Amino acid sequence: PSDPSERIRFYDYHPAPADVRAEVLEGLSRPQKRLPPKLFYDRRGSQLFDAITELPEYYPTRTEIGILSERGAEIAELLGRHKVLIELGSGSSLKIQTLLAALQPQVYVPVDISREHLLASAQTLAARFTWLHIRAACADYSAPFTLPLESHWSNLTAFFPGSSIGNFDPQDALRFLQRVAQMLGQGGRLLIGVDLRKQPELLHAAYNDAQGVTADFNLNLLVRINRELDADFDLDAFEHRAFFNADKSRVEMHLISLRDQKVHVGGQGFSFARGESIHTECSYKYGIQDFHALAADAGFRPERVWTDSDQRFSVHALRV
Ligand code: AVI
Repeated sequence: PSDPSERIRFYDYHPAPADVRAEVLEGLSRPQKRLPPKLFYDRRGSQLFDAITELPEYYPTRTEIGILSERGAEIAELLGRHKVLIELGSGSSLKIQTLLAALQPQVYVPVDISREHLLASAQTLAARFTWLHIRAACADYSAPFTLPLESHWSNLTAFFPGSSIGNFDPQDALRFLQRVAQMLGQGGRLLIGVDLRKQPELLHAAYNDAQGVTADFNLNLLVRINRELDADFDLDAFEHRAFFNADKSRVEMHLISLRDQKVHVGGQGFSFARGESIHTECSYKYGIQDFHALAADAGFRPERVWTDSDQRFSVHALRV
């Protein structure tokens, strides 16, 4: 049908909303205080993240898009005329548009926790790609769920861009990849974007941009907690810090308390010493061999990898 909305089916798996209060109180009660990075992405946080992807220092997004558009034909040749393209955590429509144009699948299955984003992007894509059928799944892809697929569909391809895998701890990354392998089944493929390990100076710049957008993104966590949990974080009494931890091969983001202080959150008090930090994010950086080893542990066979000419970012094709 030419009517875009007739080519869209919506499947709601009712993902459990995050228990923000419980997660925040638990995280702030630890000896090394921490907050879950998924809390970054409220409305303002999502806008700030979009702004980050356009910063001159933040190379990952534009480098990945460059690889996908320059290598689109090669990627399509390797993947073949697959029927079904699944996207885990859809949202960045730019990347998927490049891939849909190159692969021309019959069915696109975006999976996202946000109903709003899912429906808006399904409408846009159905209008632009007049041959495309969309089965949009509202689900939390970090927890087990069943995709809205027909049992006779085979050779599934999933797409997981943006180096989102880098925000999982290695154990969680392994478990996640194992679940994706199981979900895809024999012969299935995963196309995954992974930020590469590189000189600390470049990483430092990417997470400490001159305009301070990343700092605002980090501090917005406290704005959100003040609003949602009736907390009294003084935004002038915390500062953004990000650095590359070479031992763990990850960029860490923290919020540093600038003085001794007590903060109230959801009816509980938390003391901060001057210089004490709240750890808010890890962003793991993988060498190609390291990532191949992780993928193999999860049950994938590394099939092909594409990088940019400066070796900043990698896009892997993995096969079950
Ligand atoms: C979403 N994720 C892959 C980003 C990253 O680079 O780890 C989030 C981000 N944090 C700071 N800047 C961007």
